Amino acid sequence: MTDSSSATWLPCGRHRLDISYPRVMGILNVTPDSFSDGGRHVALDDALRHAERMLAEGAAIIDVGGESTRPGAPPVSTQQELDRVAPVIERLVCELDALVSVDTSNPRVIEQAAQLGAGMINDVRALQRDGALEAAIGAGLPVCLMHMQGEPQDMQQAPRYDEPIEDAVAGFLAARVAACEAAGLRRERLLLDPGFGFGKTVEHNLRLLNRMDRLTALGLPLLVGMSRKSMIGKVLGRPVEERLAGGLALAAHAVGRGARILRVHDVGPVMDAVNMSWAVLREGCEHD
Ligand code: 7PJ
Repeated sequence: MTDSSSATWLPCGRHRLDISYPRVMGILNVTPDSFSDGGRHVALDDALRHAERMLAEGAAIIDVGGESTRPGAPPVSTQQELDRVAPVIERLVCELDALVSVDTSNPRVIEQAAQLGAGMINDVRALQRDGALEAAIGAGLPVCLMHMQGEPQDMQQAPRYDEPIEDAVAGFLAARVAACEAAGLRRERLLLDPGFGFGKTVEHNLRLLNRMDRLTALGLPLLVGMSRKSMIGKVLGRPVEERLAGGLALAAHAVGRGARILRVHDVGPVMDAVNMSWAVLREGCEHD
């Protein structure tokens, strides 16, 4: 297993996460309208059971989200978002001792989640909302900065870029890292995410995956989320409930291209794909 001499620890509140090898983040949507699980995990007990299963299957992180960011989704109020995520975070932390990430752009949700014991912030808007950067600094937690062009309401309306997509994404993320560092958020606390599906055509997504070296060159750990997304549906002609095999291929590919955290729905199967891909990269089955 892991040799502590080669471990790369990310301090996540009460937890620390070794990202010297690829880790899996299990998705726990607590929105009534999440597109791929139809809001089945809205009930608190259901959410807990689902998280417990993902942890048993090998998830290192549980990502709790209360704002649907699927294309066209309506905005959510702060109170609504808090009502959805706070009880889940509290129980995941207290009952399962889970490393919880909160998928939010809202400064009040960031603050509250940190107080409840969350260990990571996952912001699809890369801390651009008013007060979000300050809230993240106050939380003292690692932050995943994601690239999105536009807002969920309109981001998939004929997205286009004036330069190669990998340059646009790398430029945006580098600028956000600089803004975070200038505000006092330490670089060691940052992760980057190309934001597959967020204001991108299927061709943009495929090219971004192929050119992930442009992002690894920024020198920060990469998180990717492609699980069940429409890029799989478009390439394979599959509805959302038939995208597992396509997702496994993408997960293996992402590991080969340097991703260190994979945000997914199907933790067990993805663990196998990730560990197999990593074994090829390392020419062995040790993590270190
Ligand atoms: C992502 C996310 C992603 C990060 C969602 C879905 C849509 N956070 N939140 N990266 N996607 N960091 O799960 O299909 O790709 S919500």
